[in-house]
Amino acid sequence: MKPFLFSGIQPSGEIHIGNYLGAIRNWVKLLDEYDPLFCIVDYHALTQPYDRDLLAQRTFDAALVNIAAGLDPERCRLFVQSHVPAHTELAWVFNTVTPMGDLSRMTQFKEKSQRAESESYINAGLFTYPVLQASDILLYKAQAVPVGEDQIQHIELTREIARKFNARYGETFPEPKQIVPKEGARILGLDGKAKMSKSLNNYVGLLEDSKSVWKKLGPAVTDPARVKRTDPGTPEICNIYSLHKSFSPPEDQQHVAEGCRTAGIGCVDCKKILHKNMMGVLEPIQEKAAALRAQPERVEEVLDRGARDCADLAERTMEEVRDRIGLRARR
Ligand code: AQP
Repeated sequence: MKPFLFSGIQPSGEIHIGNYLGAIRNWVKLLDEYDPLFCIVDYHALTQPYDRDLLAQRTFDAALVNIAAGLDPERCRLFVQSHVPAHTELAWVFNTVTPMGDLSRMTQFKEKSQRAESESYINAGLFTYPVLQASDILLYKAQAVPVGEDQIQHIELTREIARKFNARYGETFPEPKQIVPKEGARILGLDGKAKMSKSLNNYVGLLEDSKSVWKKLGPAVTDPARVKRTDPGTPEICNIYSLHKSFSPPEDQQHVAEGCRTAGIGCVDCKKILHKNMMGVLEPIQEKAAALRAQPERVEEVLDRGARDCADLAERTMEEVRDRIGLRARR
């Protein structure tokens, strides 16, 4: 039997190239090495302001995009978090072993609460988000969690929660390792300021068409030293060059790096090459997404099967947990 691998994605907006490079592309590479479980984490998406009328559709779209981007449903299980209620059940138990101090050190909580529009947006769910995430992973005793760089701290806390539970109640959970890609683990937004995020509107969506992508790449931040076409630049500090490293073949990377350093090409030329290579990756995903959109029942079937299988797996762990923590069994 292969060990379980778990990872999740929030239906909090359009899936973007940061999610693809930092997570989904890596998930696809790991499909055969593990028994993979992928989850659309809709309860997590409630922790930030969201449009109630869009959530169900966004959950479906997230599943569709992930399948189109390479999550072959024959080689993994894909399901919606709220379809397996044991996720929130185990999270409650983990709340009781997780120190508040550990949660208050989480960078994501600090960043998201700093940019909250008002105090009332900083809810307890945002604070305990990593506890629910630990529950997502440990419910399946997953041993591997492929994530982008921003999630490393949460996986460290997941291991800490597993240790805390095991120390109090006896050896129950393994300590999962994170798998972070060498390239693309932290994609910066097109504003060049913060991590590319669904909620920051600094992203390129996986399903955006060529025209819309070009409209976004046009004003995207480059090396500030290149004010005029004739100013030489430093590719290593340019966000567009870092995207070339994820989308362009080595010869194009070399060409744009040299052209930048010598002012042989301008930023617009460099962006045109990136645009072509990016669309070369996005268009096949978009074609598969369009085909799936025409057969929504295929996506529904995948999600149903995933929820059924995962509910069974989850119940096995919950029976063990309830017994370990001393709950009275129902007659
Ligand atoms: N910019 C990024 N670069 C590399 N990896 C990233 N991931 C997210 N942004 C980047 C990785 O994508 C997976 C799914 O992320 P998520 O949707 O669950 O959570 P998130 O990090 O909160 O995503 P966003 O886009 O930033 O959403 P919002 O704006 O809603 O908070 C994770 O493995 C993550 O590491």
